[in-house]
Amino acid sequence: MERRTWRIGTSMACLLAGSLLAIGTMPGKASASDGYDLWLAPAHEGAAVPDVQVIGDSQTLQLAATELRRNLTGAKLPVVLTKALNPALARLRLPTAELGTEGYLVRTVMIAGRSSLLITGNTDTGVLYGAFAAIRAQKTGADLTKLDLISAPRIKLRVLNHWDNLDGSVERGYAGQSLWDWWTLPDFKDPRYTDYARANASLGINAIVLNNVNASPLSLSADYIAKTGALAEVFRPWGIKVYLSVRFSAPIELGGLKTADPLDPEVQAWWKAKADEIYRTIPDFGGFLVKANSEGQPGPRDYQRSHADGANMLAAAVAPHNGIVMWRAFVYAETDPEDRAKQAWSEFKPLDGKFADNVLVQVKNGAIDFQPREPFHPLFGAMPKTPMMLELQITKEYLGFSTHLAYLGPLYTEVLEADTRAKGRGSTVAKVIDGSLEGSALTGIAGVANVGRDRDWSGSTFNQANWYAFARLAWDPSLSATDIGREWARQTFGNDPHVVDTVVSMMMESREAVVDYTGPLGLAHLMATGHHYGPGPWVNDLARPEWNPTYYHKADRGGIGFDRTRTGSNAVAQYAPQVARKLADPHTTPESELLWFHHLPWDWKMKSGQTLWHDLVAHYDRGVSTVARMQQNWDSIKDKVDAERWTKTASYLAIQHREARWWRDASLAYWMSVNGLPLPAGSPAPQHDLAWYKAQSFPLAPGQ
Ligand code: GCV
Repeated sequence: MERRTWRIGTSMACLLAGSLLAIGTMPGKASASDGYDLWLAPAHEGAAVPDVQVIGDSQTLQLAATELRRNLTGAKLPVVLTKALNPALARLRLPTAELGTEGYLVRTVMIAGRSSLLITGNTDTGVLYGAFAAIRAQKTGADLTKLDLISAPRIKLRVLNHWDNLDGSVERGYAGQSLWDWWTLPDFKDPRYTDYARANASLGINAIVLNNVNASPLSLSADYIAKTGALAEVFRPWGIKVYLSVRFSAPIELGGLKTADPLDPEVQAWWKAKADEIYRTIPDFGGFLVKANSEGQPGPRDYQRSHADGANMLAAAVAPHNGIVMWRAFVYAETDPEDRAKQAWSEFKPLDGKFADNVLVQVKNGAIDFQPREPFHPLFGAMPKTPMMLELQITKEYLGFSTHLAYLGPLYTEVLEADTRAKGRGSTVAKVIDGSLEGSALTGIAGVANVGRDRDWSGSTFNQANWYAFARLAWDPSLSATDIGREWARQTFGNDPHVVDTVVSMMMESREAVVDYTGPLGLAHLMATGHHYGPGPWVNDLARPEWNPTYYHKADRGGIGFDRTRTGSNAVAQYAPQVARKLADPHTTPESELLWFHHLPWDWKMKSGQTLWHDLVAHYDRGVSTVARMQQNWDSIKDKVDAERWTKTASYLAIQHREARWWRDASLAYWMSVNGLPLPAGSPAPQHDLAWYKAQSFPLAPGQ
């Protein structure tokens, strides 16, 4: 086997001052790390570099080879990278049909009389994904000589949505400024763009929407198209296409037209010309993402046209270039007195079958807005003739920003596994979005990115796990949150079983802890105004009714919860009959969603035998104590984790513990002011009175 010293590439060279020079030597302790390397920390310098042979000459194959040389250690056999159509592989009768356009096969075979690790796929990108899969397998403990991996993504479009603004700020971003330095683009391509593309490619992300859905029309100007083109060039060899969010009224603001009416021929011509202009610079441009008639954004409803009219106009503009439109169903209007949770279904369900073939309707996991727990969105399964994308939030707008440890794998799998019953049992959300339920050819999943210019990309080590989990589930929505967590922990902290077990146990209880201390039993949207930081269940003075937490919990002396049954808004009727029946009855509604669907008296008897009030308090208490346990667990591996990441995480857990108590105390102080009930014995009184909690103000909270 050839032995070489690993040489760092240009893009990594600039990082030397950070992670790579800081490789630790302490036995049994994970190498010092500032988190820049994510789950891709390179093999230690001096480790044997594998003999990697590339058959083919694409840049993508070369990148795959570089990754293997950089990351594989102790490979006892040569590695061969080639596309599956290579005639030399014909006699191996590989199941290439299973691989589709992005899948890979990694297997030990005889090539030219030598036992070799073959990494192949039908496309260069498939081979690249195979290389990363081999690295992942080795880093998580597999023996390279025994590898036999075949995998193809179940979802075609695996998208990150950046809510990045052109001024460098990031809406709901808690990891620093935007990665994109629009000012120096297109001339300067920050090496970090390459590192970002590489991290995404390592997990199979193949689409990036660069800008905020609250879009500026400027992103469609000639200058910004050139800037977008420069990013597309960086991403292309990594198998990633760029997309843009567009502002529906851009023909007016940018084009000087008098209207943005989608049925106006001049407007249609404007969009067509704009699409042609983009494709001249970026021939593989992916298409558009649109937020229309939602939270003040313009849209087709401004002209009494439907969402389908709007989406189809844009779809027609990009169709000649094989582009697509992702049209969001996150709509609700201040003029509409209907329960906010019902509005998207009411607006979109009648449009089923009316969208052009290259349109996907993008639906958030729940009907309100990325709350720590929401029942699955009733639109899933309700539009069989429309390709439907799932939109998840990776950034933690409602789950403690960057500081709270909340592993979102369980949130994502909860929605993917939810059974819509649209076509009988097993009609899961995963099957709706991977196209298998209705046979849709166009499939997609999007995650609102949690990256920024922070050195560790996501604001904390554990936030990286959410990016990781989203991408792994986008590739295969049937993976388990625990397995993904374990895989991530091994690549991030090493294979010490005690460390891995401890980290995974912290991760797996973390999201439920946030639910417990912010909104247990189906309560939601109880946060303070604007920045969404901290509790504000008392807020009831905002201009739009559905912006007020009191709208969602409806607590009064008699009880708490939103009646979404026939006696209330009847939102339950938007689900398939079997689901609706279950949710219509508080006795059969899962208790985790109880107050989302029912307004119940404080003394309602829970399955535990306790009253609703006592159970509610127990959840708040459990949330706080779970965070305390997470702190103890983290303390127990102090000598096994590098000081830099250990210290930052410990500080963040301390913040989380303090804020969990704050959420609990403020919420309980408020509920008690409403119901007049005492706390159960043993449950500590809030540290302050309600007035104190109400007086807290955070004008500089990040992410707005
Ligand atoms: C991009 C929520 C967030 C907004 C976000 C919106 C959306 O309302 O608070 O910041 O806007 O969702 O998804 O469009």
